[in-house]
Amino acid sequence: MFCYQCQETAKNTGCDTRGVCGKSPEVSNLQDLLIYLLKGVSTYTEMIRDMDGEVSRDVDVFVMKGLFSTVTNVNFSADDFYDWIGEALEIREELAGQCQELYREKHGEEYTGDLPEAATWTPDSDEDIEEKAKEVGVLQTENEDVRSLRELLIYGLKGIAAYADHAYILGHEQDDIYEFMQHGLAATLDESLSGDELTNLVLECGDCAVDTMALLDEANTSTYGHPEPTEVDLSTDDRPGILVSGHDLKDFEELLEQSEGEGVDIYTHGEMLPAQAYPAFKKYDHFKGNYGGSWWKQKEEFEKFNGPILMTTNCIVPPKDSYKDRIYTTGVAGFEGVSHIEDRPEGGSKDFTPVIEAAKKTKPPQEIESGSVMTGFAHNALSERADAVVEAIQNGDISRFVVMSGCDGRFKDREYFTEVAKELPEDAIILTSGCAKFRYNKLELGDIGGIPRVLDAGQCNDSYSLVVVAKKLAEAVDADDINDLPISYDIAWYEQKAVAVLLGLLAAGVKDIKLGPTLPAFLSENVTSVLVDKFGIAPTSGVQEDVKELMA
Ligand code: FSO
Ligand code: SF4
Repeated sequence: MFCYQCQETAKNTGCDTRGVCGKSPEVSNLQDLLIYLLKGVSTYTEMIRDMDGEVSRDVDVFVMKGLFSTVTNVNFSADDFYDWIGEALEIREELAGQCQELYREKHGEEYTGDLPEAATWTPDSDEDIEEKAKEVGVLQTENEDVRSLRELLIYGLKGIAAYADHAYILGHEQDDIYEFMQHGLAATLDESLSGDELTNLVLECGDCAVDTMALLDEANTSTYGHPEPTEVDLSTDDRPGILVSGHDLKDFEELLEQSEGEGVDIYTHGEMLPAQAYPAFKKYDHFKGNYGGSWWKQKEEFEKFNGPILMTTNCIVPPKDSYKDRIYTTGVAGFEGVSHIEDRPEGGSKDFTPVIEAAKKTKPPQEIESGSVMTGFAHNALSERADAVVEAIQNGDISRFVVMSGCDGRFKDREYFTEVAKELPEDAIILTSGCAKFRYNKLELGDIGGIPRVLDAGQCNDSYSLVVVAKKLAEAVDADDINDLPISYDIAWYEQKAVAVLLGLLAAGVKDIKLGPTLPAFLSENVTSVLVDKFGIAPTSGVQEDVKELMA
């Protein structure tokens, strides 16, 4: 195995014996093979579209879910990957047939041109799959810079796929997003592409990420209403509870509906915290507060929660035996030996009965915190306060906004973000989204004229809100360029959704982003130089000097 897609990769170089995340070599290789086959599938969908043929929506969805399944901490089950690999082979064969047919119609003969191996390799057995899976990983691309650009593109696409999947589940889709995912995948097999062409694709990936986050924002807000600033309770009640983690709001809604009147309470964990701010969920009395911190603390917290835990997406940490039987995965998430809630039938709902019934037999959660946190400051809530914000900027009460969105992670060097939050002057406001907020959202940082100093826009995908806010602010203060605004960026990254968000910020024209706690291992020296020269990206460094620069 070789995997360097996340920030916690071994020695900031690559995991090559077992993932720091717990991913086994077998699963890592199978994920590589699935991505390889998705590239093969995409080769055909590109050819079909070039010949004005139609690609079925099932194929679009399969490619999207396949990409999503390989995001860090989503799925650790070899069986699931064998299934998806089998499906990918079948889909690829159908597409190959469709391609030949279209070609014959157009040219009156069979297509006999070259095809990449990913479009033709076919296994005879599971052993063939196992062997091939060892060959087709990241290191197959020898040139370090080409590899770096290809992987940067693939990781951006994985993030896009995750967001597009949430939007799809809520019935919101966009053809060009599906097409770009496949275009990008197929492009990584194209040996003729120059470095500049690949770089341009990476930037296009950023545009696509912004479009996808906008689509998801529309999907979420049109279904559940605009998030409202909400004070979220951190304490627990005395009834059994179900803890929901991950990002999928549809799962959350269905579980709330199905558990109403059942004598159990629902709590949010990690990236599900922002669900607390949606008007549609507030009507449920058994919807309680948030339990615990960000994803990496789950071993301790799930143990103490006592009740079932539903993982709707990432971030799963390999569970301890003591609570493994209380974990449920759903959607593309999976873990060997953990119960899985099956997909909803067409037009129907998922059936969360096993989770609800299991909850009834458990003890109430052990309280681990008290007090509250604020969330729900997405773009609509901020727009409603635009006048007050602009006034506070103009009269000098607010000197600067510091965007500290992104991820949290388990390593100690992320205390940097807590320290920065503490060190920022009292007239600075932190804009956040994603699980990075857990490094400072429980600090007493006060407010500026009633505006809290930590404004949480929501999940990582709600980073889109921050782009909207920057654009609106530019209009309000008549700035030509968003880089002329009093906004600085100190971004924490961990997995591939954060890569998509980062590329999205670059596409939106944001310069001088600080990125930490380390720069991605998959950026080669030359690719890093391009990002530094073109966008002024810099690694985070000392707290004091960074605060100085962020406030300059
Ligand atoms: Fe990831 Fe971060 Fe949002 Fe977390 S960006 S790691 S728990 O915020 O999930 O997808
Ligand atoms: Fe390592 Fe991260 Fe890949 Fe897991 S996802 S194997 S921790 S690089």
